Amino acid sequence: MDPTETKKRDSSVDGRADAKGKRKKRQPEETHTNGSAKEVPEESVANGTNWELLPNGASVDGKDDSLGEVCKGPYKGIDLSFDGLTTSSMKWRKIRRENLDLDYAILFSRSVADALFDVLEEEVEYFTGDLAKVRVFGKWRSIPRKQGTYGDEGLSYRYSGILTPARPWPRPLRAIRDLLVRVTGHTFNFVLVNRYQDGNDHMGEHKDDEKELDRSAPIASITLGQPRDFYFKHQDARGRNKKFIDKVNIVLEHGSLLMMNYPTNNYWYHALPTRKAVHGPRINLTFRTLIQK
Ligand SMILES: O=C(O)CCC(=O)C(=O)O
Repeated sequence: MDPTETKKRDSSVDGRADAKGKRKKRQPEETHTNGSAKEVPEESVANGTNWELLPNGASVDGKDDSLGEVCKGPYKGIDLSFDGLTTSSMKWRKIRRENLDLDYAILFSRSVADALFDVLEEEVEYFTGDLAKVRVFGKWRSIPRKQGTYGDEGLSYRYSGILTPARPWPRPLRAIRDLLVRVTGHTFNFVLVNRYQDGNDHMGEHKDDEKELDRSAPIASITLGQPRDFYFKHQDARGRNKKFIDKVNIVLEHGSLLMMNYPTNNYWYHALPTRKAVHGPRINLTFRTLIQK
């Protein structure tokens, strides 16, 4: 990576309305780091273009099965069985580029997403102290968001110089994990929870390339709360000899699921840039598969 890199040109269309329906103005972004990669300022807004829409009801893997029951009985007012949620009720959008393979859909209705947001606000414990810091160019800095990790017993995840142990699954996170297994046909044994207080909180350009990760497995990313712009940038579009390769911009909506499928993460960086016009909180859950030792 090239530490001199500061700004990128982007061909994306500006002027999309934000969550409150206001037109957005481009904002300068901060430079920051997550994961093993340097982060650079982001100047574009998501345009949500270039989606290939699957027919209503088609699932990513072509199956159209009912998701059935995951967990019996209501929990804090939420039916964690997610009864009635079927792959056929989801409208998948596919985005394909060279070595980029994404699938996006609204997974939860607004009311379910609202309820899940509230219960996670109560139950997720975020790291404090040294576990809430990352190493950026040799210096320890506070993470510009909150993070927590949950997963199967004995798992831990190392990134940016910190080792985060997986806490045992709280019931809502386990239920969402089980639902994802049914929706996507993939298994997940770990989740990284990121909480963004508002548009100042962010995550810089990085690849999820930690050695604990099964790099051939997809990462399933769920958004609850404020919609946020998210983008992918090809690794060859960075650095001194960068090529011009269009970024892929997405708005991650409340209740949405983004599948980052193999080999996306081996070639494309992703980031959640700051957005001054975003005033509310957002929780992001990235379900992953860690290699068990
Ligand atoms: O909050 C998000 O959507 C970004 C999450 C992310 O990039 C990550 O967990 O690696």
